[in-house]
Amino acid sequence: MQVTINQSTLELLEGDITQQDTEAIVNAANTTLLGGGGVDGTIHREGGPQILEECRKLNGCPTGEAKITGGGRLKARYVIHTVGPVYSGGGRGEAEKLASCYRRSLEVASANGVTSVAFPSISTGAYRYPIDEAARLALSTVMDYLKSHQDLREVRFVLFGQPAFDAYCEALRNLAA
Ligand code: AR6
Repeated sequence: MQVTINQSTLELLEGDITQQDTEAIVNAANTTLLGGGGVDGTIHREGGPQILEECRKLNGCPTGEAKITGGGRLKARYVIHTVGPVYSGGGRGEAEKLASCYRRSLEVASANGVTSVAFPSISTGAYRYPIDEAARLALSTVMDYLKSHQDLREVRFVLFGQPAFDAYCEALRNLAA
């Protein structure tokens, strides 16, 4: 599923983020930036030790922020590491922090001349953010960004498995309506 916003493409697809050919892919990391399971584990495994070597020099990353490294052996030239909130009921600023992950990742991409970015569904795995709400927030934040910025030509959400893909399609249909 795909929509055009301000001459940029926003696309949803089911797949593995490490296989994407966008200039940058985004990692759902933790505050240490020293690796973990889920997307983070797969990115470090596929990208090789160079990514971790660069991460060690970054002194971690606060929740809602984003930092960039090279992509190692990945097709993507860069990895933008962002740290989503752990969901604990929704009353602890989780929505603001999750929106900030998407916004800051796009700002870091723009600042590095990146024109195409692929995102996973941040916080909806180990960090337990409810997928429907996370999808709505992720898409509306990216759509708002694209409406006011011309430099990013393509933003791709790469959803792992049919249920996540369906949740994002439903959210995009509602937002586009
Ligand atoms: N490509 C795209 N999406 C994926 C992939 C993949 N290869 N693998 C998993 N997902 P998670 P979080 C989906 O747990 O919730 C790590 O240990 C997955 O199905 O990776 O932000 C970090 O180090 C889910 O929908 O990230 C942190 O400690 C989504 O990616 C913690 O997990 C996010 O799941 C971060 O938790």
